[in-house]
Amino acid sequence: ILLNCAGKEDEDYIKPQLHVKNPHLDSMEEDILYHFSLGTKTHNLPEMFGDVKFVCVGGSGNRMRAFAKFMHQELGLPGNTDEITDICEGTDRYSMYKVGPVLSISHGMGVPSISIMLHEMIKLLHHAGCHDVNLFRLGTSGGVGISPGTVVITDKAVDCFFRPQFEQVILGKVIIRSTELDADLAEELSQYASEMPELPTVIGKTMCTSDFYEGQGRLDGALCSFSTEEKVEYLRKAYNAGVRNIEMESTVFAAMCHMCNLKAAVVCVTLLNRFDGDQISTPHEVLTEYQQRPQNLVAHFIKKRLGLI
Ligand code: R2B
Ligand code: URA
Repeated sequence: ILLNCAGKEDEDYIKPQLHVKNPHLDSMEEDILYHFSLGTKTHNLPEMFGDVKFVCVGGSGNRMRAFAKFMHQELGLPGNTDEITDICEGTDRYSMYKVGPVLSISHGMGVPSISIMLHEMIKLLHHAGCHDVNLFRLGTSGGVGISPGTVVITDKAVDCFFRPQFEQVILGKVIIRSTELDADLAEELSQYASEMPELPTVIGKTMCTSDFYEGQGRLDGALCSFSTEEKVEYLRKAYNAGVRNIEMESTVFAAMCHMCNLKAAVVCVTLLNRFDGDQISTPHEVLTEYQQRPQNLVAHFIKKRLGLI
């Protein structure tokens, strides 16, 4: 008897299969995951990663190492957390840590950076024969009309026109992909969040932009071609369209996971309310505590799934 996605016993349950959508992959003798410094000939990927069930990604390498150490404690795994080493130490592009069934990977800032990481991470899961994997992006973001420190669970990732789609230029043509996320996963996360009073959470749309400054309507970049009123009008429009936070990776994360049949969720804490300003002036200790919040929620989720709580 297998456990289904909800962790229940189910005889008829069919494991969700990861679909890499590339017919060329099978005919390749070797696949070098260049930015991870891993490969199918140099590493035994099924042995190293075959048991992965949860992949958590976030911008910074240090934050993802901290998350791995935190998960090590939360899962009550044996050994010292100082022994958790970067699997991608052969490259300084991304960092990767594995603790039990949890893989914690950094993706850098912005769509191109996370997209490269996702191609290689999804192929890694494929080569390792993983199935039934849940993916989470644990991030930071700017809040739209909500208090700093609020965690936003994304129901739809939208582009800067508030459309639930991701545009990729392929061979000179614009290809549009859906940014649908797993509704059950978001609902389950929201349910757990409601049991955690120290974790203010909302479900809302997340807008993904390709710039932190002008692209997010900031007045404090090196360039700014619009007025304060125009900024506020844009944020107001975003709010009315259901946008509750702004970050820089969610659309491609959602689109690639959706295409590959991976259940995915985006959980980002807001560092400021963009109606109140643009600069992130919150003290470091407060920001550190905020950044722990998505981690706490996802750790709770993982422990529930593993039957530890
Ligand atoms: C959130 O924070 C970063 C910009 O400061 C970016 O990676 C994002 O999505
Ligand atoms: N990350 C973003 O992309 N925007 C913010 O305002 C804060 C963090």
